[in-house]
Amino acid sequence: MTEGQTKKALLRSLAGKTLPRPPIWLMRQAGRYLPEYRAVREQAGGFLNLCYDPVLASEVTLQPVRRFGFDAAILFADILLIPQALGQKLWFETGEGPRLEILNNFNELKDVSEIHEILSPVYETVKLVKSNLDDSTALIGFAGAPWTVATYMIAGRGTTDKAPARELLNNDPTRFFHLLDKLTQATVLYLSEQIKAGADAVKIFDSWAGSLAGNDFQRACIDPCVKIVADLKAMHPDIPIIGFPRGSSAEAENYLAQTRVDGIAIGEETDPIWARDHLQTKAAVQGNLDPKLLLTGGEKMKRAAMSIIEILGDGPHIFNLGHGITPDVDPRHVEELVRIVKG
Ligand code: 1CP
Repeated sequence: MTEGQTKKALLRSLAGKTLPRPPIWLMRQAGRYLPEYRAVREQAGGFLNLCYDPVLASEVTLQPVRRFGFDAAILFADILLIPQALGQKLWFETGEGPRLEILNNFNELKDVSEIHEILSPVYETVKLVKSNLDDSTALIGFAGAPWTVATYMIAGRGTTDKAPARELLNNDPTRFFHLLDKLTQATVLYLSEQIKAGADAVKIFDSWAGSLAGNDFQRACIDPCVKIVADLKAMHPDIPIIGFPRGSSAEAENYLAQTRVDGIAIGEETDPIWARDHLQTKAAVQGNLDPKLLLTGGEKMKRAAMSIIEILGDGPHIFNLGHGITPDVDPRHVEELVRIVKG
């Protein structure tokens, strides 16, 4: 079936179609704000156990789709599974986020061909989710972009200004790009397996792209993403790809022109009018409600959502937040948002 005939609204948007209403899904739609997620996470005995248990991971992937009627499911996994699959120890400190072992030498990492040993349960999750979705709901696979994943691998944790990674890029580019090339290759292999397992589209999360500018943005964000898109399209010519160079408004146009992703996600800091004029002429635009508005819901959220739909409604648009749902969100506000977008 071609994109033009599919029942999956998300794929029609990604094929450049303007639809009567935008398809909707939300970043972090599976997560701690849902009581049913917290129950399954508890049953799994922790977040990473959950990621590697195909039955439970597919269950939490499907939970928000069942509850809210989203137009897409996103695989439940994490961008930090790749470092773990390459042999870097990963754990989650309660209430503090991810921690990774500090490596003195990235040559200690395993060969990229070995990642499937650890990641194969993720491909099983994709298969299981796919077999449980109806034919109008798309399944999105994902990976972190090499730069964003590298920021965690180098610092051993999340950092506010990504200084450790930027320092390595500037002080020891040979070592830095050796790591980035490895991550680029691993990402292609990982996403390709997700596609073979049934992902309808894939998204590359460059959540920390905004910490780079100029030539650094070109070499550490754009160049690896160009290669990932080209390699994936060579193997899977029909797979739509969404890029998310978050926080990089001014550079997003350049990113889009070079990577040629089918869809570009924008954060809440990007003006939708600018996105309409500079990005939507070349790709579907995904976004970009401020996730903070989900904390209160009501008129303010409704006005903001309607404004985004109005501005981006004359071209291919996928409704989403500018970043992920936070754990303190009341699920009733998500329900309200879906009603607004679908209505
Ligand atoms: O249950 C828990 O306590 C763990 C919280 C959690 C969840 C629900 C983490 C830890 N990861 C996830 C799932 C996740 N992560 C998904 C699943 C699908 C969905 O959206 O529903 C996806 C797509 C991600 C991707 C991810 N992980 C990104 C990119 C997107 C983004 O939010 O910018 C990043 C940066 C991560 C790293 C990470 N993993 C987890 C946390 C708390 C973080 C962020 C740490 C930080 O802020 O630096």
